[in-house]
Amino acid sequence: MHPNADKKIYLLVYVLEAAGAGTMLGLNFILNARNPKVDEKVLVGIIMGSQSDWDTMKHAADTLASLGVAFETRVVSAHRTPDLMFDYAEQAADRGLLVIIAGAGGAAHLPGMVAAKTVVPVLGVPVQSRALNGMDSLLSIAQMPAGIPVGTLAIGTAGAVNSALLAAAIIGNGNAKVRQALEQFRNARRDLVLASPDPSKA
Ligand code: RP5
Repeated sequence: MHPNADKKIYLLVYVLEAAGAGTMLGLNFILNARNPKVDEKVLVGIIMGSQSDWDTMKHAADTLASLGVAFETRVVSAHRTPDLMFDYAEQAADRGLLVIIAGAGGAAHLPGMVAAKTVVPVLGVPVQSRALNGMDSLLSIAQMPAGIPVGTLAIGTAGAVNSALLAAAIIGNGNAKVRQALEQFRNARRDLVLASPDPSKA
C-alpha cells in the first residue's frame, strides 16, 4: 500500500463526516478494507437493553470494525430477559470475550447487573433517554457500589465510540495488532487537526 494511503483514507472519512454524512459513515466499510479483522475470534460483546438502543450502539460497532476487532451484537434486556442476561454474563469469559460493552437507557441496570456476574471488564454506555436526556442512564450506570466496577462512558454517541476505543485499548495491552490500529486512529486524528491550524480558513 502507498505510504500515504492511511492518511488519505482517514481524510476521506472525515470529509464525509464534515459533509454531514453521519458520524461514522463510511468508516466501517472503508477502514475494514485497510484493517481486516486481526482475529476472526469474537473478542468484544456489544449488548444493549433494547433494539431502540441500536442507533447509539452502532457507533461502538462501527468503531470496533474500523479497528479490525471482531465483535458480536445482541439485545439483552435486564428487565425483559433477565435469565438471558445472566447466562450471557456467566458464559462471557469461557466464550473468550475480553470486554463487554453494555448500552442501556433510563433505569439502565444492564451494565451493572452484567458486571455483577462476570469479571470480564464491562464498559457502560448511557443511552440518551427521552424523559431525562440520559442523565438517568448515566447516574444509573455510574453509581455502582464499591467492588463491582462498570467503566462508564459519556451519554450517547460519544460514549459509544469511546467504549469501543477503550475496549481496543484494553485488548491492545496483549495484542500488538489492535494496539497498532488504535495508534493509527489517534495519529490520523492528530494529523487532521494539524492540517487545518487556522479555524477561520476551514
Ligand atoms: C432500556 O429502556 C433500554 O436500554 C432502552 O434504552 C430503554 C427504552 O427501551 P424501549 O422501550 O425503547 O424498548 O431498558
